[in-house]
Amino acid sequence: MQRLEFPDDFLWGTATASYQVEGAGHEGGRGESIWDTFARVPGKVYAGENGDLACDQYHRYKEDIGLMAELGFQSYRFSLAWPRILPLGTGTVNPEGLAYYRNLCEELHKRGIKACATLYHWDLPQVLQDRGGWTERFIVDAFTEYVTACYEGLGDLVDQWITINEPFCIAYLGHLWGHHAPGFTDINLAVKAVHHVNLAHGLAVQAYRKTGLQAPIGITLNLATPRPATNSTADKHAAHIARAVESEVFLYPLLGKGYPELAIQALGVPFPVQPGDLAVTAEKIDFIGVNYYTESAVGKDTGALFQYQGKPTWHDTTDMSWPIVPGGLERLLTWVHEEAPEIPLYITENGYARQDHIEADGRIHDRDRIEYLKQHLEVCADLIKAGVNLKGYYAWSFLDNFEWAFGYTKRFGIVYVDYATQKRIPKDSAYFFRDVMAGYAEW
Ligand code: IFM
Repeated sequence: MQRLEFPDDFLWGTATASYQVEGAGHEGGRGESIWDTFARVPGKVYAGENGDLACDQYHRYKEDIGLMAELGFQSYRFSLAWPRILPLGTGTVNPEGLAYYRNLCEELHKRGIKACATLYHWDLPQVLQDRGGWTERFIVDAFTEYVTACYEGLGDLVDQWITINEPFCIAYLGHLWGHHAPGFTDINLAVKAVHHVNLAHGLAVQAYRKTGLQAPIGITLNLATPRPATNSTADKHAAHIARAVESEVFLYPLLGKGYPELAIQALGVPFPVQPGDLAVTAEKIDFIGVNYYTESAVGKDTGALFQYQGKPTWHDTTDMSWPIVPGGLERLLTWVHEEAPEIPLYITENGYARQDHIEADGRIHDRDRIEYLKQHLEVCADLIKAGVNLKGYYAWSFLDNFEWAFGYTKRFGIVYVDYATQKRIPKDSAYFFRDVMAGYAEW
């Protein structure tokens, strides 16, 4: 039997994001977001599904928070919907939108749970997209205005702030591969988006420091450190390019290291950096959030866009077809710790999609998800022992929810959602977390 030890102040949380769980798409004065638009484009989201209703957390947050409390979670990572707070992207604050998040935070506190608010988890107001969105520099000022409204309206209630979720997905999935809103496939736009997201993050931290608020503020990155498929020099170089393009362009500007030359060469397009920008992107943060699900193997491929290509591996995969590689988490966090030993780290997402269904006894016995979680938590405990400054872990996700282009087909929740009735049923993995958090992390 193995007993895992986590420090007493290790923070246990669970996460969701506004468009994926809130619903109330046309209520409470919410404006349209790029995901409302994208979901209406035929073929972009599985079966034309959308987040109009999602998990209806807008109306059911008390029930959801009650369940989190019963399970023993200490923090809830949710995101603020920009179009709910500023329906026109800038200008007048929507009091109903703000009130919803104030109520949510107050309910969390009533149940002894901390409020961790992500300022941007992909639901950009459509009116701002109409002006070019993340590809135009005006967006960084619009973002600063929005985050300032959030600090003013919610600063007394939020315990941990995250500026932006997964810049990689915003820039590349949204602007290079077109799988996410706004659905562009243009390297020039993607490179602009990379820099504007980095700059918006830095400006958001600067604006935060001016408020005098004391809760920690950081960013969430889905960093990837692909391993070379073979030990050939060519594949090792391919893995370096992959890390530079996929991760270093987001991590290095935060650490004051600018954009890596390898990435600039591979992308083939200059970043639209103006004098002073790289000082802003390097504004001091209190933590780095890392989202980890998988690791890939890559090899040299002269026919590929950036000269590297993912290679098949032997690992079991999740329902997302993502290989299960707990060792990749160890490699990734070790690298981030080496790059930024002084900055505390959080796992802000980690989780497993599977075809859950309600079994004959009315429960969901998700043994394979529990196995995945155990393997990744073992890595976390080992890393802490080895001196990595890992301060907490958020399970993705609290609820099954709208998994972007996959619609509702991929279930990541530790709590099952019966979408026909909106009934919540904790899966076995929810009870697994309850035991882990209660200090009985043994298996
Ligand atoms: O559901 C997403 C989340 O919105 C961002 N990180 C990855 C998750 C699983 O794909």
